[in-house]
Amino acid sequence: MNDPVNIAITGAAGNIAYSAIFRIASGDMLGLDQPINLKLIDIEPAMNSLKGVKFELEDCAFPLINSITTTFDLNVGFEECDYALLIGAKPRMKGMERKDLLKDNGRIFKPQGKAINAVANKNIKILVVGNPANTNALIAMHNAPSINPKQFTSMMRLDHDRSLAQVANKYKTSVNEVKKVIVWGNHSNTQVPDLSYSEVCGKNIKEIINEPWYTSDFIPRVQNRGAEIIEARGLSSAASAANAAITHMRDWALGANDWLSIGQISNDNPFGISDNLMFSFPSICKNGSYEFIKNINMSEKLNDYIKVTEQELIQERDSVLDLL
Ligand code: NAX
Repeated sequence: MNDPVNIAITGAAGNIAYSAIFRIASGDMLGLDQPINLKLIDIEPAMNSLKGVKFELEDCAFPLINSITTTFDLNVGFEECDYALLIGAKPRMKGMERKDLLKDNGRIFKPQGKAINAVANKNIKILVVGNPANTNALIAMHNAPSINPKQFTSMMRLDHDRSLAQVANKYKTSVNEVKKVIVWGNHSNTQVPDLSYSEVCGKNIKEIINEPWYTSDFIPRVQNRGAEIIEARGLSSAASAANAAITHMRDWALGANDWLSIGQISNDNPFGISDNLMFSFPSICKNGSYEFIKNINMSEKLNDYIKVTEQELIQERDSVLDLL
């Protein structure tokens, strides 16, 4: 057994966290030889409900759980943290504009960044899930100057996995046979799922991007999958989002063979995207870190789409400059 690690989860009384916490506690994120101190963070009014989550965790008698802390104090929650899943955010209310959501949720991520800066371990791995995830991650990152910006990521794994599933459906095969999928840009409906380098059953499928299916079915389906889930379920994605968060962290910590889409700081990217954005790029995870996939080009055909998602992220960033 390894020494215990500290994992902080915000929005811990919410839906996604409820699907994530029990799987993390059972070893799905860091393996069966990694004991865990769970630090569950939510706002003060949610403390009672969070206590119920803690009771249920205790009742599972998970062998890997070393301790469980519930708190609304960020300095307690992030103290000596090795991993942080920043899930908590306010939902978009009726009549609210995207820019209002940006401001409101930005105000959540500024103090979180400051607390991480002050009390977390310097090699902490951070994943932002709460929307607008990319710009929230940028805000947290800017408020934590003592942490390497590469330690902040935003969740694009759900979009990546949705793309894998759609391609597997199209080719009537398993997702195991689908490789080298990319999702560029923002976790919003401007994101760009890209199959230019993808392989199915070991064979390149780049011609697919010239077929009508690609632009009129695949891209909008992936971009709008969240809305499709809400329409069908009456609730937003929770278990699939939790799964994406767990596998994002697992692959980052333990490594993975296939290409992944990771929202990350755009500085020094080889693809010509502006600096200082939290942008999703094709990446490979190894030895506890991730790097850009080298020697690939953005497809000419997709360039216009990618400019749109880049522009959206620039606008999001520029609307929260006071929080950076
Ligand atoms: P819920 O509304 O069920 O839960 C949110 C929780 O966050 C609540 O318990 C709330 O009290 C808590 N919270 C609010 N402010 C907080 C603060 N300052 N500190 C700590 N906790 C706080 O939402 P849920 O369905 O769990 O979704 C959480 C977030 O994930 C939302 O912003 C949602 O839009 C986002 N998503 C992101 C996805 C991605 O791929 N990046 C996909 C799924 C999801 O839509």
